[in-house]
Amino acid sequence: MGLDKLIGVDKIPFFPPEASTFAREIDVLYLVTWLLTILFLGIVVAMLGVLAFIYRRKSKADRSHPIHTHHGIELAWSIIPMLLGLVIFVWGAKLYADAYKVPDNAEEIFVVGKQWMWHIQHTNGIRENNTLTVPTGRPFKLTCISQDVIHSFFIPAFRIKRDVLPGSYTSAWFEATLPGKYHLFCAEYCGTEHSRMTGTVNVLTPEDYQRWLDQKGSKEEVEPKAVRAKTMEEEGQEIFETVGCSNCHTPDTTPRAPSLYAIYGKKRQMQNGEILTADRNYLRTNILQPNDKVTAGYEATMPVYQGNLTEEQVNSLLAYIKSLGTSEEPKPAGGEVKIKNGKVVKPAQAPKAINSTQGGN
Ligand SMILES: [Cu+2]
Repeated sequence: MGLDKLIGVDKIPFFPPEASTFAREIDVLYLVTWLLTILFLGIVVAMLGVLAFIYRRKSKADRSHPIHTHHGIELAWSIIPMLLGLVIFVWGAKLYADAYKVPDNAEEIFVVGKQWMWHIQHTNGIRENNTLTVPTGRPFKLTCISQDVIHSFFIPAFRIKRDVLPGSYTSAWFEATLPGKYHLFCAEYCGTEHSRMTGTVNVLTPEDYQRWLDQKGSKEEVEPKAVRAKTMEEEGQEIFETVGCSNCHTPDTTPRAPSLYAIYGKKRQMQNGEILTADRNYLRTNILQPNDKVTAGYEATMPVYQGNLTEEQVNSLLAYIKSLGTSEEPKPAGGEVKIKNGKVVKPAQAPKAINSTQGGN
């Protein structure tokens, strides 16, 4: 039951539906803040009215002993609101931390904002436009980036809103609780058609979601049809080979350029001595603008890919690069890379790491 029903205003769309795990808690905090505001406004207005009436001009009220200082009252009106303010602060900070700390088991979904639409990439290859389909009962992480200007990904029913920036990844997470169709908005003015940059979040039961994934859905709520091409990792591998990454960035081409096998999450030293972590933002920047930060020991010879790869392609490429190993698991999927007499020994088999539909990056 929504809070609106609880306080008897369910006929007025006072709150959006509560369709995610933290929606209720955020509503309760909002309601408490709102009630406290009304309470203090009421106290101030009532005191104002009563005192204005008692001490109105020509009243016979006793004015012989005006109070200049009353420590009790002054301490009360300082300490009580301060404590209430601190409670709201701690409570709000906890909810904020919960809403932005992505759980480790969250599955990843990629969001690309562009003037004026939302493009969604699922790791298994399904793509959606202005629609996000998810099941109930599972946490999802949204990794967002914009192709042009600042947008903001806003799902009121989930109580999540996250700025989507050009040139840098942001993330948010949610776990849907209530099947249904909900609004998806852009909450940052992003140009002429901003108000039409809207969409639908389809929350399905786990069974309907599986049917949707398998493309067997004939039920109305399983529409719209998803488009499944390759998984993101498969698409990424194709890009890795076709745009030329594989010419220089495999374990047997390290004299030319650093290997991208098992690079994800590793610390890297740059020419200027700076140590950077090879996370999503680092890898994306170094694919698109490789000559800004060059790895120590290498020359700035890589071509610039800015303008040649879309954000969706970069997402897939990063999914593939991530599948080649992480810092916790430094072995490339196809075999161990060994260094013998200063030279990298090629793995026994051609490294290939496409064995799952989930995982992403
Ligand atoms: Cu927008």
